[in-house]
Amino acid sequence: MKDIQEIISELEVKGYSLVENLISNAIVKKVEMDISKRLTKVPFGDNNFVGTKTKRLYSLFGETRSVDEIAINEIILEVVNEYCGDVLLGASVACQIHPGETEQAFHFDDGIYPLPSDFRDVNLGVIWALDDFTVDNGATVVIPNSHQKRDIESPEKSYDREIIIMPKGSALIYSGSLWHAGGANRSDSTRLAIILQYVESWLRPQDTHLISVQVPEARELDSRLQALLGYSMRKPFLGYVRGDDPMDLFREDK
Ligand SMILES: O=C(O)CCC(=O)C(=O)O
Repeated sequence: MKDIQEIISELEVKGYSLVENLISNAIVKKVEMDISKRLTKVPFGDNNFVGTKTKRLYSLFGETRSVDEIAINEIILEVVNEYCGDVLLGASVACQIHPGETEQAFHFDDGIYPLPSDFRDVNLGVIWALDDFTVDNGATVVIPNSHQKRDIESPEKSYDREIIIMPKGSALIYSGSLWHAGGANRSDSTRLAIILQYVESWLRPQDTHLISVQVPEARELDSRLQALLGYSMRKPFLGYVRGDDPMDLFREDK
């Protein structure tokens, strides 16, 4: 097993580090069974970025307790704290790529924040393989050394790419500015991953209004105040709940 310094050094040099077999098959099986069952009730994505042959289960910690253990995996937390300092969980999503899915557009996770192009990484992502990732079943594709190059266009056209082949139970840890994409699934089975992002903890309002003014009370408020308290999204990706605009919470029951 790689040690923490080796992982950090790979993150700094090439933007990602693969840690194979980080969790046991028993944990993989438990999480895989739980998430796969939930995904049977989830529709496919409705645009090319999330994938029209891909299913996603968002806001995992509001859905299930099966992922808790991997979110606080000791090695991952040590790496994340060393690389980013104090963090919060950013996105938490299960991503099941089905046969026939095409390659996703290359992107980097820090792209959701309007940061200067040379700003340090503020996110560290972890893609946990719950199936073996193979060349043709939708394994994540990365552009090595493409981190902290936020302003390059279409890096996949000018840089080498690498398909991350890994056995289930492994974790791909990657910099928030690393260009990557979900792969094309040319196999006849699905590929399941849990993606957890850890974000520097200063990226939040000073006051946690969503706890001091919870949904039943917020429901009665002016919609402009609901939005200011955080029941709102900065489109396209910041602030969703279960993948949707939190304002839908109020629209549905009005
Ligand atoms: O599923 C993957 O391999 C990566 C997906 C991804 O990067 C995303 O949806 O933002």
